[in-house]
Amino acid sequence: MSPTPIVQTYDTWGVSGNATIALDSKTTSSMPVATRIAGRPTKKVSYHHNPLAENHHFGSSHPMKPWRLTLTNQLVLGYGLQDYMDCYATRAATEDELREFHTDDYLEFLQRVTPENADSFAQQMPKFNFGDDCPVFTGIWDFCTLYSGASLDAAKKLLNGQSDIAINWSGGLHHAKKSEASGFCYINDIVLAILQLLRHHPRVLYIDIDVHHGDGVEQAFFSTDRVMTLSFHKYDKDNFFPGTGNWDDIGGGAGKHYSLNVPLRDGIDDENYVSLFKSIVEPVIETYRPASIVLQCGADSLGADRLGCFNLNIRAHGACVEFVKSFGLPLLLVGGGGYTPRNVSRLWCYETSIATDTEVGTELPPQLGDPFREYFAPEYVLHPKLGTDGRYENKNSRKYLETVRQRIMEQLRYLGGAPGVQMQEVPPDLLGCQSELENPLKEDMKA
Ligand code: V1D
Ligand code: CA
Repeated sequence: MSPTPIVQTYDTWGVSGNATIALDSKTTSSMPVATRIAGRPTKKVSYHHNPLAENHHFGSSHPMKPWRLTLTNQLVLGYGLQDYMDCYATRAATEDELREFHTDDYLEFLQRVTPENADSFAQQMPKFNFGDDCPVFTGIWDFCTLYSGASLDAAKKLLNGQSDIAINWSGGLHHAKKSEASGFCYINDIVLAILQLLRHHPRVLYIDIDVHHGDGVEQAFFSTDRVMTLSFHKYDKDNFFPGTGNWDDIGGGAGKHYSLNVPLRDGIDDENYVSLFKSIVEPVIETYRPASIVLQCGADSLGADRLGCFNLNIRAHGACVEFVKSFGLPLLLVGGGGYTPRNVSRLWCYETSIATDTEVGTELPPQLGDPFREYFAPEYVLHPKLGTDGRYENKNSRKYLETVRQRIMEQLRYLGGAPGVQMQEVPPDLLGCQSELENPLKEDMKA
């Protein structure tokens, strides 16, 4: 099933009534605020979005607020970024598509449980790790299938060459396991998307810049060399979720040395984070030579996040996206965590502008009308100071960061160095998709 292209009317995007984007006499919907940066080879970008995913509630005291996606989309439209991308209204993933990774009994539970019948499922709740972090809420199945459908559509656009960069800000739910919800994540759309990419791509690199360790994706591909996972996160085994992802967590079996982790302490700042990121990502890409990259852009690594503990500003987070993009490989951008909705939306709008090679001013666009505008008071800018005041003391000394970097370089040395990572053999049956992989792989090898 191919994604449905949408005509870019604001109504199609669920903006109506009082929430219509305000157009004053000087602006029209066809006058974009974003402008293309001259002299850059522009990429084909697709934006995969479904407003229906945004209307779900985890519960009033739960930090995950799907309406942060509404705010993101309002900024994207307000700046006119839709004029620089192919926009698709995504469809729900089918149960068969979810079965590529998740088990039947878990999917059956997820599909059937509702707040009204939750009592009759009480015995199964602990088994599937439902509780305070992962509550049952109305429309949970629709929510999960919508964000997963968007990541699957996005991966398919990269595979068929219609997109160079595909974006799904509703995805990136990196903690979900095969038979278990975890850390606000129920279905692992990232694993599903990577499995699609592996049908044609011999090697896929997964990079995660959420403040939490990307444990679900790592676990899914722990014992294969066809996916390298690289996660930058706060690590404190006992006091910070999920408590995994130390530097010695490196993968196992055929996947030994193909899981990389960058454990960080509180308060890392822009300069240290971006330079560490670049100094690791560049050799990783040069050594591993992936055919495509999936980048999880969790926004809780920003300063001032409700659950995060870093001091990053939006430009620094965006610089990581820009750097990954500069390698020119097919790139899937997904969302993830992010618990201060106004900053999540600022970040993902800014990163949409990076993907589309456009410039957006820091002043919010006049097209951004009420009630959305008020969320950005009192500064009404895209780039407020988030991390520069150092809300968290920087506990990452230069020496510590250099040690972490060295440990990653040691892992890379086991891979033999560029351009040595050649897949001469058909890889082991990966989650039962051997036959589908084999022919495209042989073609890849010949090429
Ligand atoms: F503060 C809360 C209020 C209500 C419900 C949950 C929380 C909460 C905050 N932090 N839960 C957490 C983390 N859980 C624990 C558990 C308590 N147990 C003993 C462990 O500390 C979970 C944080 C999840 C982060 C998810 C994510 O940001 O990485 C994400 N990425 O993509 C989607 C979500
Ligand atoms: Ca997170």
